[in-house]
Amino acid sequence: MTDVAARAEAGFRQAYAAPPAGRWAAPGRVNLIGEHTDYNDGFVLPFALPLRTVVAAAPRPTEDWTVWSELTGETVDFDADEVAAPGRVTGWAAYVAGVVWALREAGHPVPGARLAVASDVPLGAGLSSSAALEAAVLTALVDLGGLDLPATLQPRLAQRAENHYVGAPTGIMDQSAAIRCRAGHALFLDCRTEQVDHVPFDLDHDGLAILVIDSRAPHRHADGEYASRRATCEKAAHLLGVPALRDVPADALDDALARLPDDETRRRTRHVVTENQRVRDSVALLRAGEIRRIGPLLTASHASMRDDFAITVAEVDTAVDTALAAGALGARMTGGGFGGCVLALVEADRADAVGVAVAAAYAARGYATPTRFTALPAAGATRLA
Ligand code: GAF
Repeated sequence: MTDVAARAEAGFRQAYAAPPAGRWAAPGRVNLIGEHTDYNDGFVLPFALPLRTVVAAAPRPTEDWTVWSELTGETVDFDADEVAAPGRVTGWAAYVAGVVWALREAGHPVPGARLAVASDVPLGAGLSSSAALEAAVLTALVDLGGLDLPATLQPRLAQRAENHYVGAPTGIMDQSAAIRCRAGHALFLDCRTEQVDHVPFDLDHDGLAILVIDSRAPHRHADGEYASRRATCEKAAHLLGVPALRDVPADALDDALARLPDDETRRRTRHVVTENQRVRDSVALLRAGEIRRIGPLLTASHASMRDDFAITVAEVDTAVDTALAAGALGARMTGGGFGGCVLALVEADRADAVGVAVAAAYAARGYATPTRFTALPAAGATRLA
């Protein structure tokens, strides 16, 4: 298949019989560690994938927006009335309309535009295809309109689009990764202050690889389960008298757990508090150049998601267990859960063998054949030349 930027441009020319003014790209992401910590004001460590969503776009003189999607072959139109309040534009175009809505709501003079979208980020795999779309559209509109909106403020705006226009109660991680990641680095993000630290993550140099395996497990009730995990965490913070679970230090965990009323709330709390600590420990190891030593933290994160946060499914557990048995240094589910992808830290020359072992385990259990790729940390959203 041709390059994604060429496809977006060709789609634009076909849909609008004119060339675009430019092309803007934003990546999908994997989260190295720090799951369900973002909406608890905690810490995350994602990195951007080389897989990107590209928007080809051109301004127009009126407050109208038209967007074509390669995926559906559809063109959707909306005007200022339809983005005056959430809910009028639905389906995939809601991510685009949501960005226009959020920009306008924040007082930015958004230019009308024609847009064409193409993407290499797989949908529904937990690789943040929605944040990639939001970030690519946002970057394009900010650039086309010459809007005064620095990259540091863009993730919050894209998150508002997703939370309030699309209606998904996500945290700030995915939009931050899509916008603020740097090539060759993982993004250590404090989700309360939005301070970032770009932590060098030079896998090649150490002869290592991150193998990403798409479990292809159907997302079972993922939206409702995500919202219920979030609600339980907020309830736990309230019962503990802190603004968010981020405020429970790891060394005060036992005291905190003793004050919570039921096993489920205690388990959810334990995941978040220990996961925040694992993120910090991982960052310390990466800074010390000890990439291999994060392996056990990745695996511990998976156990915590499986046993305490209860967000894994049989397919992802099988992928993790098989990858570890085949020699991975560490492995975990990445993303919101209930399906999606697993990442494994492997010696680069073992990546294929680990992938083959997981595929064999899936075949033996009658699961859908998993897809896989290795990923090096790529850059965040940008205008393409
Ligand atoms: C999804 C959400 F969009 C993120 O905000 C984050 O909560 C993640 O699940 C879990 O870590 O990707």
